[in-house]
Amino acid sequence: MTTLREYLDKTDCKDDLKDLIELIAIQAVPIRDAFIYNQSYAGTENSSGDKQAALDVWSDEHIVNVLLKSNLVSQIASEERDDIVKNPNAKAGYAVVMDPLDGSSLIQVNLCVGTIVGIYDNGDALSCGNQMRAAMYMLYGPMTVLTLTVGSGVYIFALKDGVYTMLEENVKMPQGKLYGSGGLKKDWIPEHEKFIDEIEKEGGKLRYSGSFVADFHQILKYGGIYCYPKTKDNATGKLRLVFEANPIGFIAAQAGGEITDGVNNLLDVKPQKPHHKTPIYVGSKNMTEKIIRICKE
Ligand code: AFP
Repeated sequence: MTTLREYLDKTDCKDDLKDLIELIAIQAVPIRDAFIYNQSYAGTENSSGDKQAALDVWSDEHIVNVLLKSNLVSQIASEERDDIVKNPNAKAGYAVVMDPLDGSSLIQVNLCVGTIVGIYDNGDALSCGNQMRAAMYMLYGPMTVLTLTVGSGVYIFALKDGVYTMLEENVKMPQGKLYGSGGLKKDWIPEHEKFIDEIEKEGGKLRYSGSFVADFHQILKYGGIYCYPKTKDNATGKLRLVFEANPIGFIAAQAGGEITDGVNNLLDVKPQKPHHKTPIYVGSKNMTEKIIRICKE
């Protein structure tokens, strides 16, 4: 069985990047341990206006402290913070973008949530997604799994006794029929309504949990589409380009899928600010091509 480190040693990653990836991945252990003591809401909101769960705040503080201590990271953009955390004296200049605990409304009901992370080697957390050096997420389900790309395919690892070993190599997203959409149906715009209508007529099957990372993992394995569209009352949608769309989109692209807002490939969009929001369609190309066509019509 190949361990995470053995896999990384076969890639073109520099040693400090391998260390950084391993360091972040192993934070799944303390984060999972913290679930039981952080079940409630924190009573605060983040800059996107989301209610913060205690575990959002805990995971954010924990990962930021670990990254600052490592001295490998010069910028950290976190969904739970207004501003980018800077460490100009870091010995390596990686920029990390993250959603420390994605899907936090599901913590209290013990459904699957995760940690989403993107890494840039240019020191700029507000880079376009297509400049990402590595992207990963840890999914806290029945198993803890790590899905990782360093720009040469997607690999999935499972955590046992503090060691990640490879579960699947070079994962390819199949064409598929699963779909899940955020936003209230009464507020959907006509293009989105038509998209979902076409999918349903073609036998699409609804799967939506309220955790982007968990819903995406299913799409990665089975094929289909996750979407959070713009709506009549919200032109920007709900999800964030920097912390959510770009790392997941980079993984999707590495697995043969695509991420779009219906018009633009999101990996080409320059973030205007840390909490830049965007409509999202991410999944198999049979699905992204459909929404792109509908938006053009
Ligand atoms: P956070 O838990 O990090 O705030 O993210 C939740 C989320 O951005 C994404 O994970 C879900 O897919 C989406 O929001 C769910 O939103 P709805 O509750 O509006 O469906």
